[in-house]
Amino acid sequence: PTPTAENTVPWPDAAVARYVADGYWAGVPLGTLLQEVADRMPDAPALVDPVALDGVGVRLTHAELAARADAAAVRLLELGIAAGDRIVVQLGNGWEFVVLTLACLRAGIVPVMALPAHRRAELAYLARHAEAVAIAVPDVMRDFDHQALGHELAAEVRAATGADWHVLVAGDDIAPGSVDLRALCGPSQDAKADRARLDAAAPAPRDVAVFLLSGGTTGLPKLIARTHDDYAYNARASAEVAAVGTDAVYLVSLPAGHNFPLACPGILGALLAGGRVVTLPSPEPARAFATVASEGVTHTAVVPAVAARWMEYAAENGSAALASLRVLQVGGARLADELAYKVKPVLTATLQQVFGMAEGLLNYTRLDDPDDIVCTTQGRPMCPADEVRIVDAFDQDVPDAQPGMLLTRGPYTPRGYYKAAEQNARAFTTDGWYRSGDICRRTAEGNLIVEGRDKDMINRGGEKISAEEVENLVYQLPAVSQVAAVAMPDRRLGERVCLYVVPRPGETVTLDEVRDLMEKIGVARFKLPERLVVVDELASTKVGKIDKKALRNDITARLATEA
Ligand code: J2J
Repeated sequence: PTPTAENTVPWPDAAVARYVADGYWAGVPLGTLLQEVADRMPDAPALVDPVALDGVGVRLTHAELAARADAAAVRLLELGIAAGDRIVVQLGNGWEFVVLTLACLRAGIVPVMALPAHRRAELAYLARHAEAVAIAVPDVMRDFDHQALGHELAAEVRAATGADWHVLVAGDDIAPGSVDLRALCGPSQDAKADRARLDAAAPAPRDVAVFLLSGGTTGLPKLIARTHDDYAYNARASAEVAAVGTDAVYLVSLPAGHNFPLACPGILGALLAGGRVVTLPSPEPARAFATVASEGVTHTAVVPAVAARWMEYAAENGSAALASLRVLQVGGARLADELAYKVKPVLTATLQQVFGMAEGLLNYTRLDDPDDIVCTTQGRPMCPADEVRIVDAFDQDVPDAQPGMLLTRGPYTPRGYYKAAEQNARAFTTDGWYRSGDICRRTAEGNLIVEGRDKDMINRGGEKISAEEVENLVYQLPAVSQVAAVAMPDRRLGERVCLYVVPRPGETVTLDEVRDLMEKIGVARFKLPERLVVVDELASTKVGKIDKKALRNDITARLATEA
């Protein structure tokens, strides 16, 4: 396999020197940092999965979790998976996700953070692009047979490359040829020996720790290589701004492979702070509220659509269950100001808005900010070394308080995507600024307000959908002459995918046909269009591109007349 380093864009030496000198990069790999926490507070609770093992639950202390991570790391190495190799991780939220992720970090194996919603198309692409040697999946989740798909992919890779390929399965139903992930993540036989072996071969702090998926504006998702140094800073500094310390109980109910619940501060930040992580498979309010109450959850992260559901639930059932909840982080999509003002009165927790991106830069409102800042802005950069510019179409800085496109660089914002020279030329400036595609305004106090975006992406309740990816799939229908995927406003989710289609002469195209095709190809359900408008032609801009703004206005107007 190709060494990951050759395909990543390094920070320039001068920036590295600064990040090291200023203490942002600690020079210690994530797995070692987590071991140190376990040494300091071995008996403190670290991980609670209350629904595992048919509701019996799994509870591990920091020492137990660290020992399991080491044992799993050694077992991965014994399978023939080596430091630097990649594993596509597609697990539901549960203890196995946490143990496997920590095992990878200890061994220098790089997890590729897929989502449970991904299907054949995404998983095959990720496996290929990352040149993975294994996939970790549940047996069956929400009626989908992940194990069977894992074996199909494995067979394809073996046929194409002759390589050994592993299907690691978390579940009760382990098929022949699968590796039992629960056994792999089981207690250690010889914790001391495991630890000595891993300590002796710890990854370098500048090595890639995890691959995150980009929010998606291109035909295929891009991989973001986060290093031990940068991701450890990301998690630890986030824990600080969210006041996650040893007494924190962090609930993860968003898909754990997302940057937000993984490291902002998320699972990694809570563990590094010596706190406790509680996993739930979904943010469904009845179970989430009950879990907050039974586990004494102090912190959690949700997207605006979930915050709204929780508020509706609290309006009917009261918020007594949330008594222990101190901080509710909301991010991933724009939280409407009106909703933001209701968080504290309805859910009793302090709101922290988070405007982040898997590419790096994190903005947080601070816990002691006045209500008006917390409820009307998306916060400010986490790190003093974060550089932010708001620019016009010519990359010239706009005056403060004017909207413009956000560019950023910093100690936890990599300078390019993995193995993507062509996209990097567009997504990064020549001097290394990441073009977020977000249109923001900076207030006098330095807080950012997200006003819109200049990227061809649909944000469906926090799940990002590339318009181009959807369009490429729809073009596989022979009856389609032209297609455009655009965001259609939605009260619950913020946006959904709407298709504008010009059929070939004499042909018809229906929403059902498009959805059936996409399901047959196998893509995440959240990407399926939810409305289709047939038109004779698509308006184009002066430079001859499809005028998506006009289409967004059109669908907005149509919805308004229907309402
Ligand atoms: C408006 N748009 C937002 C917000 C993200 C923490 C929180 C979120 C993400 C995330 C993340 C927004 N208001 N509060 O990684 O660590 C949109 C922007 C941004 C894109 C990034 C984290 N918070 N967004 O959402 O990589 O358009 O990361 O550029 O999935 O989500 O998407 P993603």
